[in-house]
Amino acid sequence: MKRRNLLLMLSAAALAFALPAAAQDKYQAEYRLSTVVGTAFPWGKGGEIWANLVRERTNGKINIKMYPGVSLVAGDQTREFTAIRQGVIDLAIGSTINWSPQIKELNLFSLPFLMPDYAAIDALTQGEVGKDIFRILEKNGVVPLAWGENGYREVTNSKRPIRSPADMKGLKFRVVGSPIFNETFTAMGANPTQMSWADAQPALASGAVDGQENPLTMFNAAKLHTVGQKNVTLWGYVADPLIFVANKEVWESWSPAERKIVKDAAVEAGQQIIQMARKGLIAPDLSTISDVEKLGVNVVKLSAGEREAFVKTTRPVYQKWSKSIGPDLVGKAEKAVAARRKS
Ligand code: X2X
Repeated sequence: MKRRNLLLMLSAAALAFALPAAAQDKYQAEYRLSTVVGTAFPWGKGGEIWANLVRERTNGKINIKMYPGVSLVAGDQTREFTAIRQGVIDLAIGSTINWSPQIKELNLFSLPFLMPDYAAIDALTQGEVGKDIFRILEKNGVVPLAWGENGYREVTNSKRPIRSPADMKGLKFRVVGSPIFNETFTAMGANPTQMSWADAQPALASGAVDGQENPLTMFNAAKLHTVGQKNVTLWGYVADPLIFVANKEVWESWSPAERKIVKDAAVEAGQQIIQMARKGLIAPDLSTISDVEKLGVNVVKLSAGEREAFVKTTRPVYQKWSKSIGPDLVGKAEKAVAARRKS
């Protein structure tokens, strides 16, 4: 054997001996948790709750640090899912919308008017459909842990009150990162432009776009009335759940007891996010809506008939996207919604 080969073999053996020692030091100095928004929002608050619970219960061994603003992917929320898979992100609480470019089934929650009320969201996320979605995420290489909620995405704009699809005509809207939103807004005669949340606020401020859609908790915390958003219509067309996930390798580096701590804490934090996201939006407590009105914003509440006009206009988009999401999954979701316990 040549001397060079012998040296190579020896150094390979040395490496093999060295590895178990390195593996013992299994904890990273920090585990990077990605979210779109920070602690002023239920979403970011939930991230903080999760991190604190895990730090306490693992005596500081699993040290989660939150990176809001999807800063680990330079603010491009549509790249978050890929970055989790690749290990650039260790943990995330992500919106189904932002991961739907990679996981087409997540567009389910963006089908216009699939979920008429909170009981319908729960029927999906807490039932068989939720399990199916988790299995799909697992197949795509991440470890799903718990559900949270961003909320019902209400349409806002600077120009006029919206009561009918005709009122949408010609208005420029910032939409989120799945093409289903472009198609939904186009079906209503509006001009949608896809952009990140980071770009949305300056675009609203400069008047480059007239409107956007987001939950009222986002509207309030981001003070969207200060960027010209004087009209809100409560149309409840889609709601985006949040999903807590872990990168697979990171997950597997933890003991079963540690995994249980991380998962249980995710479930607790998720329940708290859902509570915060719904606060003041369910009768008799409608304080979040009156808070928006107190800002001088005109809040339009649609009658059943007015809402139906939006349902009709967007129906072709619903039908087209049902095919790409998967007719079986959509059918299952429709059945679960129809069978929900109405509160
Ligand atoms: O970009 C948005 O509108 C936001 C913050 O709601 C999401 O990340 C889906």
